[in-house]
Amino acid sequence: MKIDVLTLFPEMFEGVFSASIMKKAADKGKATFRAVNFRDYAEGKHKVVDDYPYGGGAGMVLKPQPLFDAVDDLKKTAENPRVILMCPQGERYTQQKAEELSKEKHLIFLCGHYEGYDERVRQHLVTDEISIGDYVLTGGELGAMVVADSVVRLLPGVLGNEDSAVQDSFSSGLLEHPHYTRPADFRGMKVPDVLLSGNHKHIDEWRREESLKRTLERRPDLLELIELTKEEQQQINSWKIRK
Ligand code: JEW
Repeated sequence: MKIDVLTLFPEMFEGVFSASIMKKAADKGKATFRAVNFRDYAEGKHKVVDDYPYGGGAGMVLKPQPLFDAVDDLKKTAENPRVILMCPQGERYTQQKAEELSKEKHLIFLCGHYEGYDERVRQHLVTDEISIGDYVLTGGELGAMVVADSVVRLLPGVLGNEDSAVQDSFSSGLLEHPHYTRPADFRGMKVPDVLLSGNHKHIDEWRREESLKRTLERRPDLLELIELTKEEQQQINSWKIRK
């Protein structure tokens, strides 16, 4: 997968692209990363990328020309990229969207600053508008890092264990059960006996129950979205009543 980012602050991506799983993906040839300053595509001596809003008002708007020219240029090196606009008005980002994007060959992220983008960028350049949550960032860069990170770890061969990405939280639709490692007793805080029992049927049942409990406690909205057995539904109802 080729991942290009158009930004006025390419240096923000240096650390993220050169550490941990992103670095591993690049080293293994599973992904390439590039952060491009779209100011390089601005016209004129002063390379202006923003301008006053038509109709007046506070703040500046990103001009369409540098972004259109930059995307045109990046498209020369690949066919049919997803052109993703990071913005607070976008579709809320989810694991399902990460899985959808992980099937693409080429992603181009547009990261703005100031008050946002000329509407023609949305209408004629962009294929997807994504928000990473209901809070206001100063620009799209942190969002693009979040989306790129979550997509790259889903690429086949990027994580050591081919199916660990599929097993984890949100793929099951539940929050994860608690995890423990050695020692079995740390400063008097003990690992649950069932995990030391070696009985894998009991361990699986305990983990499923802990996942259900934690999801009911912290994210009851998620329980509406998944299929539960009759027994699990009854168990949940009894926890709700006891509270
Ligand atoms: C986000 C990109 C670019 C995404 C999420 N747009 C806008 C805007 C901004 C401030 C005030 C009003 C509008 C800042 N801004 C961005 C914000 C993405 C840009 C400029 C963003 N939150 N914030 N999920």
